[in-house]
Amino acid sequence: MQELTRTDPRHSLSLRRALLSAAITLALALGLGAYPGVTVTTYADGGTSLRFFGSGTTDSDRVKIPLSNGATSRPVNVGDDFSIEFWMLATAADNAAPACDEWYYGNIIIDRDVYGAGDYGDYGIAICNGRLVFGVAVGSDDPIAKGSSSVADGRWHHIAVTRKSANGQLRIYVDGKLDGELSGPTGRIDYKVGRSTSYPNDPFLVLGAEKHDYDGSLYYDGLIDDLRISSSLRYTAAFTPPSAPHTADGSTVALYRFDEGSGTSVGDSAAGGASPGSLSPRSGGAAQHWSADVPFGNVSPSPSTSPSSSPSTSPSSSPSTSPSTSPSSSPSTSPSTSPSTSPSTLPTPKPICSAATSTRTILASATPGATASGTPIGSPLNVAQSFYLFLPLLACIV
Ligand SMILES: [Ca+2]
Ligand SMILES: [Ca+2]
Repeated sequence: MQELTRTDPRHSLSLRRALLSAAITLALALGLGAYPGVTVTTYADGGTSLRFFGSGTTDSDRVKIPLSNGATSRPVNVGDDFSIEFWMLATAADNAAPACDEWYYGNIIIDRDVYGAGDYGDYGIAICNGRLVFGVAVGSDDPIAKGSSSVADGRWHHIAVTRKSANGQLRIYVDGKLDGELSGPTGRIDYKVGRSTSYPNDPFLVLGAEKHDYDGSLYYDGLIDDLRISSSLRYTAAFTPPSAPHTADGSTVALYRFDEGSGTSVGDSAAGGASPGSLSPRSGGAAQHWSADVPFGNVSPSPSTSPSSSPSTSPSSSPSTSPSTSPSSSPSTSPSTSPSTSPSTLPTPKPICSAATSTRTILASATPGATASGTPIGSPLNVAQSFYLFLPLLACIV
């Protein structure tokens, strides 16, 4: 018996070619930014991350999140016990701030400063000498906890900082390991809603920049993803870093997925979504700030293909203004740097069709030398590997 009606093979071939061409065009048109010096990672449904460029002037190249609605404080305005977590990917070459004793002289990732002493207090997170620093200031008392491991190495890292109000304890966890700690000022440090100020950015939480474009401050140049802010001490000891986006639970006061992928809105995925923010793009528009490079997705972690450089220890010139008096005690702990946890709990691929699943399996097994390093949640794939992620989808369609 002859086969029943089938599509002319030439038709089918040309259809496949057309679909392939369309897929490539679409991928290029989306223009989701890759991080310079780091190979592109493309996941089927891993969302997007947010890219800052460290250009930080004229109130641009940053996310601004209002701390209040009029006279009402927003949930994001934490000030007693709190935890802040996110994933970051950056290189030392792009974040060259030298070792510092004040967080506002680092490459600033999160700034909740108030100009001057600032009533209750303020805080910030930055990179100095390739390490994470976390500072809290009350009056002229502005110490920082200093991390010990490199976070600016071209790999994704899970960062968590905790602050305990009762004793002022500040802690930094990198990939789930205690990386630095210090006793800081005690008591509330939230933004005092309704205070008068001549600095319009005071009542904002700012990501990726020094909110006032302060002379001598530097700016974060890299990716950030899935920022969760909690009104609790979420960690008191080493933990297995999450292998999937943070969940929103009872103590989550703000959660930024950065999955918008375009435009300037930055939504809050915490219950109620009461603390959204907005992206202030640098020159060139918003599209360049959204990246397909994300720390987790539908593939297993691949090994060290990232062209990272070790952090420089002799970076650029130091800030021009002299800082206020500050106790510069060093962190009391220097935890081990040996990775321990195996990222074996990564989510399994969501089968779109059998071809897609099997291709991803091939990809994962084709990446040689996967180690048990707990450092990267997901490491970059190269462009060719990324491209092949399209093929199974086409196979489904065709
Ligand atoms: Ca201040
Ligand atoms: Ca995301």
